[in-house]
Amino acid sequence: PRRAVIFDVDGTLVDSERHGHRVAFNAAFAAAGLPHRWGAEEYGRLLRITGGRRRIAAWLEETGLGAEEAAVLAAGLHKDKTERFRVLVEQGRIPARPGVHDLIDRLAGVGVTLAVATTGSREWVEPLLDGLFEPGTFETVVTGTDVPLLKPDPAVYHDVLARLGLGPEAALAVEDSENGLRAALGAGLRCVVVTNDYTRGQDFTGALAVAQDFAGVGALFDAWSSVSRA
Ligand code: XBP
Ligand code: MG
Repeated sequence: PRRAVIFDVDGTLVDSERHGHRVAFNAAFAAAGLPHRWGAEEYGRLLRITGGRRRIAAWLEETGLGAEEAAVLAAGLHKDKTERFRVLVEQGRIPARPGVHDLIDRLAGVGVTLAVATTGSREWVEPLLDGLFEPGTFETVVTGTDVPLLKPDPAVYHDVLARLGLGPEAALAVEDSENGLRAALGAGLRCVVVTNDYTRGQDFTGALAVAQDFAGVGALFDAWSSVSRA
């Protein structure tokens, strides 16, 4: 039977937040004449809110702006941030996490279908995946641009499963964060969590396994893909 592994992007396939998205957000703030910059630690707290536009709006509201004004300002800032992040992507500045290429090659080598489920925007997700992986590596890619509700809502995973024509029992999700884990579990998927500096210490109750790096889940994926071929 066909089996699939569905990967999150930010924090999972790529180390994109601290030196990528955060830098692009701050550049957009500077270009708009806003004096505040998100520090590495403050950004870690704000990551609990998924989606760049929502993250900016929530922070503007924290600073005392009304919801409507915050939403309008956030939309403009996020548009600029997206373009700036896309440039970083095209400059090759957003690296794959160690072990990602090896895992993907091994899964593809044993016939596992690969897919992507992200909250990020299609404008930068596509060039990122095109730059890091062979054409056709992922059978389907669903982004935050494609779904009405972002993680922890399971919409993006429901969409991926529907496009693959698979039930949740036939797939594994790979995530780095509690929000991502909740989204995967909400769609009925089993989920492997590979943490990073920003997400270590979050609540991963319900995860199939939790490791700090991809080396720590290699054996699990080998076992899972050999069982699925039997
Ligand atoms: C990632 C996100 C994204 C990025 C920014 O969540 O929340 O918003 O931080 O990307 P996940 P955009 O890894 O759970 O998918 O600015 O394009 O939204
Ligand atoms: Mg993530």
